[in-house]
Amino acid sequence: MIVKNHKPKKIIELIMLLLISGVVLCGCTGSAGNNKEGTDAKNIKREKSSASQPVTIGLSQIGSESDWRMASTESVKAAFSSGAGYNLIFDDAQQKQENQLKAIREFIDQGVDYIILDPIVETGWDSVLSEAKEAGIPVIVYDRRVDVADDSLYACWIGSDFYLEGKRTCMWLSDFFSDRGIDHNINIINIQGTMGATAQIGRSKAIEDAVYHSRNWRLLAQESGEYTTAKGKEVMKKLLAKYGENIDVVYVENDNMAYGVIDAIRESGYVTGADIDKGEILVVSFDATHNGLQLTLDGAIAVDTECNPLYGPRLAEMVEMMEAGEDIEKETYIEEDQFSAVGYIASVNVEDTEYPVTYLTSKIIDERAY
Ligand code: GYE
Repeated sequence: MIVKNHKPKKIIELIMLLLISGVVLCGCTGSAGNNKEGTDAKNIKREKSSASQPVTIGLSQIGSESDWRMASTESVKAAFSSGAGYNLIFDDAQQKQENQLKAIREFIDQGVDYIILDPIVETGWDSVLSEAKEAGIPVIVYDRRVDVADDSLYACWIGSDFYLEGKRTCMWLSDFFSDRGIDHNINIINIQGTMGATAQIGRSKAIEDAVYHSRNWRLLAQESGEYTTAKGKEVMKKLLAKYGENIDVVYVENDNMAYGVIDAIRESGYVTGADIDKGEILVVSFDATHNGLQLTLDGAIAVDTECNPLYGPRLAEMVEMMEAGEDIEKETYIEEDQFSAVGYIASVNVEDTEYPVTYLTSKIIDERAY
């Protein structure tokens, strides 16, 4: 196990052994590969995998606030099964960063081989990740990002381009309004995710930028619904009471909050839909979960921009590559789709790249994995 790796004597013995056998050391690109701890960790890994012991993974999950999160948990649990040669220690932090910090420290004490982290917010990870580095344990970050002063504190990151997701959504709205010849002021409410989470930062920034650069879009309010249906509904009820029929668009930063927002709109006597000139409230959302897409097919969500939660196989592949001493990218973005059943917008253009918009059918929903 990697923890045994702290002892300088063992490290020297091991390095000697590997040098003698002529093994070329290489590792996670731009990661801890250039520092002593990172390299030591790799030496040990090679030896361990050859002994075909299970690889121990300590995985710190944020919680279970949304359908997206639950699909993500299922995916990582399936990929790191004992049948696949893993010993997964899974920790659910119940939406608290302090629980994630505690879990990581426990993983270090337990001497896991890899720590995998989906960080609830971006900041506050420097100390704990330094401790993992000192213990020679590679940290793989996924979905949301960590904002640390020294990026050798984590081996690599894989996740979505949340700002791009937001830009695609805003561009879809802008194309949709042009197609319909809608030129008057557009009043927007932004229901945000957990403040400080990468997904929130990127998606909020996209709508803020779009409003800033637009002639007639107005942001009436921005408030966090914490990614949950209940909070999304509560916040939307309050905003409906305040802004009522002035609201044209609700830009909601995930599907679960969209379920709550749609309930709130209906319970307050308003109608969801794309016909804003007939007083309908147009809702846009992110994730493209099963229920989110069903609401999109029904027209309650005008466009749902995908955020793929199925990280299990991708993370397992990264671990396998690291086990084999192969180079992996420091940062990997995953590709995502966008779905709508209103209008006939086939693609949106963001910074000179054309992104397709999938016209949603029930067949597409049925065939999806989550
Ligand atoms: O959009 C939301 C979840 O970090 C991308 O977190 C993830 C977000 C996702 O709870 O549903």
